[in-house]
Amino acid sequence: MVLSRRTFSAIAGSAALGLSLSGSGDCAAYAAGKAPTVPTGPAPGPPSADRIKHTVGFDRYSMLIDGKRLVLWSGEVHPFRLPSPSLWRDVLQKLRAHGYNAISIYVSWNYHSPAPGKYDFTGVRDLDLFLRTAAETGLYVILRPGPYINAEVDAGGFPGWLTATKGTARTSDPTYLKYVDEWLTAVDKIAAQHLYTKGNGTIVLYQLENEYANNVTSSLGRDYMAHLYAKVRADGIDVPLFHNDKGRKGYWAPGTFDTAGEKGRYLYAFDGYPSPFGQPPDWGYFGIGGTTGGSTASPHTPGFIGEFGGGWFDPWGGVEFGGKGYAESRRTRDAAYERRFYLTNLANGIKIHNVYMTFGGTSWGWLPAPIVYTSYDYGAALDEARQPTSKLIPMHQIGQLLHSVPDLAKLDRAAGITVDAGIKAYHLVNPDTKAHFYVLRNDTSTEVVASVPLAGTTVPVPVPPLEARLLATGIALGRRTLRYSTAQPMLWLTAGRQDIAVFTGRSGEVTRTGLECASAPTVTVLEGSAGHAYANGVLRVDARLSGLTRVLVEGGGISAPLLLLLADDETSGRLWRYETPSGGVLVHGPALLRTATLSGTTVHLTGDTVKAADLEVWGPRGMTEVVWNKGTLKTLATKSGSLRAKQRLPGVAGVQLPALTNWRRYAENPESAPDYGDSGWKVANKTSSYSITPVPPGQPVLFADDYGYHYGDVWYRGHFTNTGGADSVSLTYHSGAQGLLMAWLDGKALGTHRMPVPDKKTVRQGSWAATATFAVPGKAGSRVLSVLVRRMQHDEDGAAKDTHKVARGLAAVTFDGASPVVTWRIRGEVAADPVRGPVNNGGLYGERHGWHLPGFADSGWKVVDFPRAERRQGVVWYRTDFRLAVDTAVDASIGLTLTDDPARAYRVQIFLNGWNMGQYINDVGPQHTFVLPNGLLRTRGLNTLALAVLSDGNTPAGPGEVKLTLLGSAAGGVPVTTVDSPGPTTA
Ligand code: IPT
Repeated sequence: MVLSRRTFSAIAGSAALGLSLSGSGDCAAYAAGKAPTVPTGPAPGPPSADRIKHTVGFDRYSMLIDGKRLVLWSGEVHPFRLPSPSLWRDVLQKLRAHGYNAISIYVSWNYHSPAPGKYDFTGVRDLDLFLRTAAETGLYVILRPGPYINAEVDAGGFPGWLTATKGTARTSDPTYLKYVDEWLTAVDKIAAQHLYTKGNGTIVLYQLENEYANNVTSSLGRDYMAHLYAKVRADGIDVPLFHNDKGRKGYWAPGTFDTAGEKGRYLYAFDGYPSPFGQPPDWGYFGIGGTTGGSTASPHTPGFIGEFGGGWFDPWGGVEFGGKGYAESRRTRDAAYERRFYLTNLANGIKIHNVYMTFGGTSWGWLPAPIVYTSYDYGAALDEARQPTSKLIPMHQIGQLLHSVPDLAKLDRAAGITVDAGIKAYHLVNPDTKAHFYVLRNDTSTEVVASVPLAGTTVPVPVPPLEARLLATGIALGRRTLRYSTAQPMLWLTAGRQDIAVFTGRSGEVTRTGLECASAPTVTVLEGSAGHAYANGVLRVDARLSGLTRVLVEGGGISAPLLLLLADDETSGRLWRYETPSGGVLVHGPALLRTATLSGTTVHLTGDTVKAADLEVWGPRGMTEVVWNKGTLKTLATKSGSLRAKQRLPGVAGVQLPALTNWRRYAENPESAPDYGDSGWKVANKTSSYSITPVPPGQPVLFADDYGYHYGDVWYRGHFTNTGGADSVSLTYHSGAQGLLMAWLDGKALGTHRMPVPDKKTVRQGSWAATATFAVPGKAGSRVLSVLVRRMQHDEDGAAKDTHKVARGLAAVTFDGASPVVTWRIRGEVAADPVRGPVNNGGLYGERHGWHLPGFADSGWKVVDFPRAERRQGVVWYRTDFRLAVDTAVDASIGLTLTDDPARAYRVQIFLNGWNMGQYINDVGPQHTFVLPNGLLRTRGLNTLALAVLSDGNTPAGPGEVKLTLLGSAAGGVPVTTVDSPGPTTA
C-alpha cells in the first residue's frame, strides 16, 4: 500500500495505540533513506482550540501539522514561576507578538502535590487555565510534566513527601512508579483536555522524564521509560512524545526502548548549553561534529533542541556572574549571542528550537533548589519583571521569518561556500523551491565585510564582530521574488493590494537588495534615503539602515506594488505582524501589539506604549478605522498604503509609590525557652529512614522529612538530664547551600552555624552537611537544647542517584565528654496553605501562627522605624500595610528592594499578602530586589508586607532600607484579577 500524504498525517496524528507505520508509505520511504515527499507550502496559521481534529506528525525535516511543515520556534516559560494567573496572558502575548509560535512548559510535581494522593490544580496552580490562555494566544505548547524536571526547583520537582518514600526514584522501582502514575494520571487528565489533535487545545509535543542519562541500557531505565511511554499513551495523550537527551549522546532515541511499536510517533531531542565565549557548536540534523550525537542518532526525526541556553542561572552569592547577578547573564548571552548561536542551530537543520529560559520568572517560596536564589530571571529575553529586553529583537526577527518563509522548514545542505577569512559560512537549499539560505558568522573580534556570492552576484556583506546573519536568495516576497539581499529578511505579507516585505540589520549598515523584475519598475523612496538601479531583470536597492527606509516598487512586470521596508533593529522591534481571518495586519510604532481583530471596516488593536508613539497600520482592503485600546483614532491614509494616526499615542503616565512606614515589630522563637510547651510536637524516635543519608549509629532519625516536614525552617527540642562532664555539643546538620543552624541551651544562645558561601566549584556539592560545635556550660538537672535549622531545599537529582533523598535538618548530636540520653521533639510547617500551596511556608513560630497573613491582628506589636540595628540570635518579625492607587490603564511592575550594610549578617523571608516572595540574605546576595507580581500585589488597594528576619547576634541586624521600586511600566497591559489571599482563619 502506498499512503498519500494526507493518509500518512492522519495516521501519524491518530490516537490509536500500538499503531505501526513501518513498512508502508512515506515512513517506509524515509526509513529506507529516501527523501520524504511533503512539499514546501505555507506554514499553518496560528493554532487555537478550534474544536477541529488536527494531525500532528513529522518527517525527517520538520513537524507536519495537518500535513503542513512547521518550524517550532519556542520559548520556555514556567507557570509555577509566575503566581498570578492573569499575568500568564501578558507573558504569552509578549512572546507571541515577538514571533514565537510555541512555548515549552515544565509542570512541577511538588507544586501541585502537598501529600501522596493529593493533587491540586486550582488558583495559581490552574494548569487548565494556563493551557487555555496559551491556546487563546495562538501558541503551540510543548508539555514537560516530568515526573522529574530538574529546573533548579526543590528536589528537581519531586514533592517533599516523595523524599521520604521507599525505592529508588527515576527507575522502574514499583513504589516509585506507583507514585509516578498518580502524578501522571492527575496531570494527563488536564493535558488530555488541551491536545491539538483533538482541537481542544494546542499541545503538540509531550516530554517524558528530563535529561535522563542513567540506566540507559539496563532494565531499570528502559522499563522505566517504557512505563512512562505506555502510561502517557494510556492516559489519552496522542501527540508525539520525546525525551531531551542531556549529552546529545543518542540516549532514548527512537527504537532504544519499548514504545509499543509506535514508529513515527516518538522523537529524539537533545539539550545544549554551550559557553557563550566559545564557538557555536555544529549540533544537529546534518550531523556535523560527531557521529553519535544529535539527530544523527535519529535520522528519521527532525532536528530538535529541547532546551538551548537563553541565559543561565546564578547561585547564591552571585557565584556565576561575579556578584553581578542576572544583568550579567543577559549581557553575556545578549542579542548577538542569540544570532550567532540560534542561527547556527537553524543552519544545522534544527526545526524544533526551544530557548531555556525565555521568561524565567521567580522561584518564590521554597521552590528554588538550594543552588539558586529567589530570582530565576535567568538573563532571559523577557525579564523577571515582565519587561521586554533587547534580546527579544533577534527572536522576533527570526520568528517572523520562519512564519513568512516556509522554505526554511525543509533544508538540505548545499555546496559549501568559502567567504573571507574569519567568517564561517553555511549554505542550505530548499529542494522544492530552490530557495537558498546562508548563515554567515563572525567569531572574531573585528568586523569583516565579506564578499559573498549570492545568486550569481558577489555582494559585500558586513558581519560585525561576534555577530551572525541569515541571508536568502530566491524566496517569494508575496508576488515578487527576492534575487538576493545583504540584509536579513524578516517578513512579508499582503495588505490590501500591495505586498510588504521587511528586511533588517544593525543600524548604520549598508545594505543591497535585488528584486527580480521582468522590466524596469517605478521606484519611489517614501522615507529615508535609498539608491536604486535596474539592470538585467533585477532592481537593485541600496540603503544604509537607519530607522525605517521605505521604497515603493510598482510595475516591472507585476501589477501588485511591493513596499520594501528596511528597518534597523530597534525599528524592527516596533513592527508587529498579526494574522486575522481576513488577512494579515502590520502595525508600526507602539512598544507592543497584543491583539488585532477586524470587524467590518474597523481594525481593533490592543497593546502597550511606554513613550509616546506613532501608530501606523497596514491591513486588508476596506479597512478604514483604527481603534487602539478601545479608543477610536483619527487617521489619514499614507502613500505607503497604511492608515496613520493623526496624533501620537500617549506614553505611560508616572507611577507614584508610597514609602513604607509604620512598621510593627514582634520577636519570636519562644521555642528556645526552656519551659516552652512542646508536648504537642512529634517525638523524633524513628530508627530507620529511606533517606540516602545514613542514620548515625545509636541515634534516632532526626531528618525532618521523615516526620512530614519538607519545607523551610524546622525546630528541634532535645530534653536530657545532665549527668555532668559534657564540655561541648556537636550538631551535624544537612541544609543545602546557605542553610544555617541556631542553638540554645536552656534558653541561652549557644551560637549560630552557617554554611559557607559557595564558590563556582563547591556550589554543586550537594548535601551541604556541616557540624557545629558549641561549648556547653555545665549545670545539673533537666536541660533543653533548642535547635532551629533553616533548611534550604532538597537537592536536585540531576544524575538520577536519588540525591533528593539526602537528609535535611539535624542528623546527629553528640556530647563531648558525656552521653546523655536525649529525647527529641520536632516541629516544622503546619499543613499546606490550601490557597498558597505547599511551598509557601516553613515551620517558624510566626508562620505556624499566621503572622505572615493579611489581617493578622498586630495592633499590639510595637511601632518601630527602619533602619534597625538589633543584636539578637533568633527571629524577629516586622509588618506594615501600604496602599497603592495605580491607574487601571497602566501596567506597573513593582518590586521590593532591601539594602543595608553588607557586613550585617541577617536574612529576611518576605511575605506579601501572606505569599512568600522569597529570601533575602543581606551579607550574601546578590539579590536585592524581589518582584511583587500584580494580582498578588493589589495595585489598587491595601497590601500587607511581613518580614521574618533571622539574625545570628554577631552583628547588628536590619532591615536597613526597605522600599518599593518601579521595575517598568506601560500604558496598556492585561486585565488583572486579584489573587485570593486569605487571612487567618477564625476558628
Ligand atoms: C538542564 C535541565 O534540563 C533544566 O531543567 C535546567 O536545570 C537547565 O539545565 C539549567 O537551567 S540540565 C543541563 C544544563 C545539564
